Amino acid sequence: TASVEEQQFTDLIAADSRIEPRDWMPDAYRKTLVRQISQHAHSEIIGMQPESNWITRAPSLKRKAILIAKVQDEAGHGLYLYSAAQTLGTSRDEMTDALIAGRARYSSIFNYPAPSWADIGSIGWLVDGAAICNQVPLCRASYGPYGRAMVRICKEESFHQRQGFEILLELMQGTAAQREMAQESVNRWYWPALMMFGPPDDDSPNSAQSMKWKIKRHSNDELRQRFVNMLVPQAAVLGVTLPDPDLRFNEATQLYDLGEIDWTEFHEVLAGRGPANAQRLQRRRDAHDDGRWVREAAAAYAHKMAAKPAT
Ligand code: FAQ
Repeated sequence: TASVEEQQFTDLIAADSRIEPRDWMPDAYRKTLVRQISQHAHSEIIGMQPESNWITRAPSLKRKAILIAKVQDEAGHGLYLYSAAQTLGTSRDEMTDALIAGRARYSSIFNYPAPSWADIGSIGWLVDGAAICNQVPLCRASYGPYGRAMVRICKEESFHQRQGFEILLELMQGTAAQREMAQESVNRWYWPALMMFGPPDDDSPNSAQSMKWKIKRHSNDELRQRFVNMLVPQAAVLGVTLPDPDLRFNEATQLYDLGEIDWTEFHEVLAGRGPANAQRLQRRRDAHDDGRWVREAAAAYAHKMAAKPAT
């Protein structure tokens, strides 16, 4: 028989109500939230790298200002998410150490390089687009601090997605070389963006339990499908081709049938062997080392202020 606390937890979930930091929760629920929220936070922080690479080379002042704002938003998302994970009793230092040591996961997508300006368009359109599809349902996640953080994050992601779409639109209305650059970039980002939704449903060990706990509201394949349905009309407006020869509308299901995703590539990236894994992690370690004096100074200042008599 369930304890009173356990029954309260079950009732809150069944009522679509929210679990808050001080409420009792099963250890496994806490653990799965720390896993997902910290991975999500790490993704935002590592995800700043492919784009910050282009800040100094953005083609105009306007593009540069927009890109700086976007990358700053990602830092902010990382911070809200670390704060949400901290409410579950995990310290920021523990999470950072795990990332730096290479023990933590972050989204596979950020292990791909961004060698052309069009990649800034593709990241916004495809990567932020996939992030929105995945994260809008997370605004209703059963854990209060996570769901609330997601509301603000999704608003900012939708601006990010539009700015990416608009970069590609401008390139597609430009010269033949610009159109080619946009298409080449979409070709490289399309499949990795589909992999952001995670492994197929029959190979997703965490989904069933996370859905019972109403952390996840839809399966990985369901959200991937929703994303493709959203992309097809947008690709037509842009005039780009999605690089899947098997993509076609299925009259019977009213959904798009997709070609085969290369899951070997996905598992290689997760195992640390993607095109930019080593570089991303090294950059993050260097940034952490470079920032040591700031952390030390902040701690010394806080210590000094605490020792000062109140005036
Ligand atoms: N990459 O059983 P499942 C952004 C792992 S958006 C790496 O299906 P789950 C915005 C998974 O962790 C990107 N690992 O797992 C932005 C698990 O490993 P574990 C971040 C992946 O949790 C845009 C194992 O595979 N978004 O940052 C991936 O039920 C532009 C088995 O998988 C989020 O994190 C992957 N793609 O479902 C920023 C969203 N997929 O932990 C900057 C929140 C799966 O057992 C620039 N997270 N794995 O060792 C989620 O919705 C879920 O965690 C899923 C995975 C859907 C990602």
